[in-house]
Amino acid sequence: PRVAAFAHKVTREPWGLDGTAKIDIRRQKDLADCFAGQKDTDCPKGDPEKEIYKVISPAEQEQSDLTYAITIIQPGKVGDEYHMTRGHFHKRADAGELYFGLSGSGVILMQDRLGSVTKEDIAEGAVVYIPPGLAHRTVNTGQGELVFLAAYSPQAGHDYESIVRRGFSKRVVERDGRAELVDA
Ligand code: PAN
Ligand code: ZN
Repeated sequence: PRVAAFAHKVTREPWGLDGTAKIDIRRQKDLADCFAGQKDTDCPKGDPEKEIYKVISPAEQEQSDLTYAITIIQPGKVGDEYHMTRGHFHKRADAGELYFGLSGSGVILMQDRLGSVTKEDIAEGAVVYIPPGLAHRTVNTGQGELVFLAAYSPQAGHDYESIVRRGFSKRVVERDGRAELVDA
């Protein structure tokens, strides 16, 4: 075969990968342009250093057709908006993705190039397919960490700029103690 097989083990408490893994932490200050609320109600002063999520991926990215990453989104909100990922389109228009829910619960927002949004629930045991051409952002609406594994092509590429420019047209916020999808 052109590329070597690999087999890794996902560990819990804390979530991680055995062997050498790369960990990227996204803090509130890294996502300042994402959340509508500037004030953090979890933390009265607003804590720019607060971890919102982290992404754990294998250190060695093989030149393979498939790879994966594990995302752990901490529970909580910034203002009334639940913790979420930055969100992106794939640069390649033919690159979809599969998400496998490992723990917790939340929603995946998917947005097309015209700004039309649909959503799917994600929770432990869920398998969600994200079709090519849709931007995706994951939101933790649960009480605990939301953890999922994403399987995708390393050639997919991540386009964050389009989201920085236009944002998502829907937000997931807390209203009367419940998660609700509202216009951005
Ligand atoms: C996921 C995401 C991960 C973090 O692995 O990259 O959940 O979200 P952002 O990349 O938007 O910060 C994925 O969709 N990969 O393609
Ligand atoms: Zn993706």
